[in-house]
Amino acid sequence: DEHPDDDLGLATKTRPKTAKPPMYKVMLLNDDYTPMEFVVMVLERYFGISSTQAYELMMTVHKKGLAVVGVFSFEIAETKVMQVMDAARKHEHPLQCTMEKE
Ligand code: TYC
Repeated sequence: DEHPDDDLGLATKTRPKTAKPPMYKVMLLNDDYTPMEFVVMVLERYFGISSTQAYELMMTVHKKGLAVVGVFSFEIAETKVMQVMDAARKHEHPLQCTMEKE
C-alpha cells in the first residue's frame, strides 16, 4: 500500500543509464576558390544529400563561413573528413572539412 506522502505526482524524466557514444559534427568551411559545383558534388557524393539540399547547404557555407553538414560517430565522421579532404586535394581545391565533438 502507498503511504500518502510517498508520491507528489510530479512528472520526472529519467534517462536509462546506458553509455551513449559521443557524436561529432562534420563541418565544411568557406573559401574564395573552391568552385560551388565541386562543393555541391561533395555534399551529394559523400553525405548523400539531394542536389537541391546540397546547393542550399553550399550557399549557407558560402554566406555564413561554415556549416554543419552532418553528425556522426567518431569513425564515420573521420572517414567523411578524409574523403572530402582527399577529393579536394586531388582537384587542388583549398576546401576544408573538419570535425568537432558535439
Ligand atoms: N566561396 C566559394 C566560391 O565563391 C564557394 C564555396 C562554398 C567554397 C562552400 C567552399 O565550403 C565551401 N566559389
